[in-house]
Amino acid sequence: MSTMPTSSARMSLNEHLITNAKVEDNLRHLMLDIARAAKYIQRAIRTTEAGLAGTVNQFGEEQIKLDVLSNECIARHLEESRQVASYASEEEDMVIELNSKAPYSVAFDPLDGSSLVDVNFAIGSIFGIYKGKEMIGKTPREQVAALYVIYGPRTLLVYAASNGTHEFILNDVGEFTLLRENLGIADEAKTFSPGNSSAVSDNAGYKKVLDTWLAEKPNMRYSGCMVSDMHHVLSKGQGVFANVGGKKYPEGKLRLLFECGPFAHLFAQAGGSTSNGTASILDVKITSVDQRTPIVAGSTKEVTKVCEMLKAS
Ligand code: P6P
Repeated sequence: MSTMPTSSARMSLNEHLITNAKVEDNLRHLMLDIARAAKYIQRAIRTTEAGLAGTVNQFGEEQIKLDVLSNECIARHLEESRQVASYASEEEDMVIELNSKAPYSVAFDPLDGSSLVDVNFAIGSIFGIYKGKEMIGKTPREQVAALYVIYGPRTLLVYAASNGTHEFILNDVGEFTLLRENLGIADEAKTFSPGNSSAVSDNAGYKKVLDTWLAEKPNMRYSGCMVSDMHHVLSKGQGVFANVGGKKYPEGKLRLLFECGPFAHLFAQAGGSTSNGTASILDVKITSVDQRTPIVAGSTKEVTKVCEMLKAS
């Protein structure tokens, strides 16, 4: 059960990292630098026009100016932290090496859902942090921390190290202060979030899943931004999100390293589950930066049920 501290006594992110997460100072400094970058991105979203940058990313997807700006902003803060040996960004073609002696490597999606900025939907940044220089060859279970920032009516930062998943709000003096500690995800789901819904036309198992959800579950909540839709599960304490394969995206749309891996850590720390249909996302080996994976995530009993339906078809 998450607990709401009184507004005047809200703990800072820095204090929480020291007293609750007890992370080592290098990791704490890195996470605080990531949080600093998010403040600039939050402001850019409000002040930069949402036009195209005239470039494409490694996946051939057109970049909007905010994609490029967010990527550059985070890269600058990672470099300034002096804690990063290498980083992988969804907006870069390859892993970028910084200082091979630095303690951590970082995978990030600088602005997930950026194509929705013109409709003013909430969008977000996703980060996974690993010890050492290499991420390829590891599994998401080896992350030492994961976090995301959601830029909506409020700017929220949610992180997990090894002691629960915790939510912070950006206040009016630019400080992330504790909003809710120990977010939890119940085993049963009332809400469903069906990503890559076009896959139902050529994935019989997924069609069965969606038909079952529509027949049995009271609420569908889907925005098209993974950060927002996954935050809905964490914030409401229940729900199930899916983005699985079809003809156009055989492995689903989402990337293991930048998107599914960090959320696998955050959800596990909140008592939830994530699966690629047959195994926990936490245990899927990272073989390349652009690797996609199917994902079913959220309330454990629902994740299990959905994976059984996907396998049965
Ligand atoms: P679909 C946004 O472009 C994104 O990468 C994720 O944030 C989101 O969950 C997914 O794609 C949406 O995919 O096919 O449901 O629109």
